[in-house]
Amino acid sequence: MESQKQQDPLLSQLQERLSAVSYEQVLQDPNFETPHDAQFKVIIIGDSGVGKSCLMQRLTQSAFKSDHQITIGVEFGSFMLKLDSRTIIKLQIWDTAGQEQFRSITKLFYKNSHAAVVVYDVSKRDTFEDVGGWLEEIEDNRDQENMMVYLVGNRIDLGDDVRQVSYSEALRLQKEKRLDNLFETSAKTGLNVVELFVALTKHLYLNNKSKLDQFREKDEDLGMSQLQPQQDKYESNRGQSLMLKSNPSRAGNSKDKKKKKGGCC
Ligand SMILES: Nc1nc2c(ncn2[C@@H]2O[C@H](COP(=O)(O)OP(=O)(O)OP(=O)(O)O)[C@@H](O)[C@H]2O)c(=O)[nH]1
Ligand SMILES: [Mg+2]
Repeated sequence: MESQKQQDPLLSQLQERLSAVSYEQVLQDPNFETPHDAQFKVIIIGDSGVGKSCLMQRLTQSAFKSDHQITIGVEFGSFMLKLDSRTIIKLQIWDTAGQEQFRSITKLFYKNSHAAVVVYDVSKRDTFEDVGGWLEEIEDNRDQENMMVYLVGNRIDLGDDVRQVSYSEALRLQKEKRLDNLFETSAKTGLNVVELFVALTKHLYLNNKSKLDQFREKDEDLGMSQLQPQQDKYESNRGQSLMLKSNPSRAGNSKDKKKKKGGCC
């Protein structure tokens, strides 16, 4: 099975755009309490057993479990990227159950999601064939107009002998369905896992940057100094497409004090 990566011009262009957004570091957020400036909700979907929970575990704990502990309903995780001293972007990630019996629960989590990561297993053709069904599920349940979709082929550590879905085939699907990006990953070795979520964070940031800038301008013009209560981490983002949060850790200078108040644009 051919796995040779073709250079796709559009994906290469996107890669260049994303590379232009530099970042200082990935931040750990074990208690989901680290202050941040903007938050995006991301949902991980795909057939049972493709490695959704392992991808999340690799991302948030740098670990891998070899047994399949079926996700019941949903599990929550977070990922934070510090772009610069005034911009920390957080992904609120919902790892959903792939099993059909939990579909009525997982459907609820598309609400307010800014992005979906649709995972298939490169060594199981049926999981790739089911991607179309997952995309329909997104269409039926999303409420954000510009919800982004990343296609992810996991388990590439298994090698070409067992591969049943080539990269070029996945690329065709990504183009045909106009999906925002395509990655091949291994939750087992960690290959491309952080890269995938860094790219997604930067992409969400770029697509919403003008709103973030507008919010900051308004904030400074109004000179607001009241700290609004932080939204609960599980609270929905009130139907807004971008959730901006206060950042109490950076109350040092007057400019930052103004930024403390948080709120939504
Ligand atoms: N070789 C290999 N195995 C993987 C990889 N990712 C996951 N697995 C294995 O695949 C199985 C299923 O992984 P999970 O992450 O639990 O699958 P899931 O998609 O969350 O499944 P549900 O929760 O039922 O929807 C486990 O036995 C993992 O060890 C990978 O990148 N490479
Ligand atoms: Mg799972």
